[in-house]
Amino acid sequence: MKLFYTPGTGSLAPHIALREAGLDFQLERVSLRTKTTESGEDFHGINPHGYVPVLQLDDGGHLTEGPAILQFLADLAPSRNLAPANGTLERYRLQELLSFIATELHKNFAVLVDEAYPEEGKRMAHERLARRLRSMEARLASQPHLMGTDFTVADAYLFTVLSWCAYLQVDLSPFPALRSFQARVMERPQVQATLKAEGLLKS
Ligand SMILES: N[C@@H](CCC(=O)N[C@@H](CS)C(=O)NCC(=O)O)C(=O)O
Repeated sequence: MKLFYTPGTGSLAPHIALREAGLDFQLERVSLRTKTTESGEDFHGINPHGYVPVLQLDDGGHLTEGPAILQFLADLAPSRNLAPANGTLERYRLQELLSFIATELHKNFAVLVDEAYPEEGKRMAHERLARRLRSMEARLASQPHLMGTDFTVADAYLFTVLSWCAYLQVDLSPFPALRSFQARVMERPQVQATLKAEGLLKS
């Protein structure tokens, strides 16, 4: 398997999942500016949408969309408990969380980095994020991870989008549980390894 990634972006979540799952994988960096991979391939040939993450499978096929990739990886290593078993209500709870993070959090952060958006649109995205983060805060005030005791791929994804707050002036001071969640996840050895591999943390 190979993960096409760009440091610090949404591909951080599947990169964490690959390491937490203990899977063998390769990495190939993508320039989102030039839409080329580090081996010189046209990234549009790999994902016509031009965005990361993309997981190249062992048969050469490509899987796109973060929530699908995260669940695929979790299911390859069931003993790591990165996702509840398929077909259970708990699995749908996980999907509920992944959809929420993708559409209600990730896509509002995307507005903040998009230079084409007018200031008013960015102000509204800030407000929406502050409202949406409240439900994550409430959940994490009473349990260490989004699904309860186990660290799952939803935590990898939430950790990833929260890491953008510092750069995008999203104020986490009203959210103490989110800040301790960030610190807790940051301490995980596989998260440290991921951040180092992406050059986001000094060795
Ligand atoms: N729907 C996609 C969105 C992925 C996404 O927004 N990726 C961003 C990085 S966080 C990207 O590559 N943006 C570059 C672009 O859209 O040109 C998913 O859930 O995986």
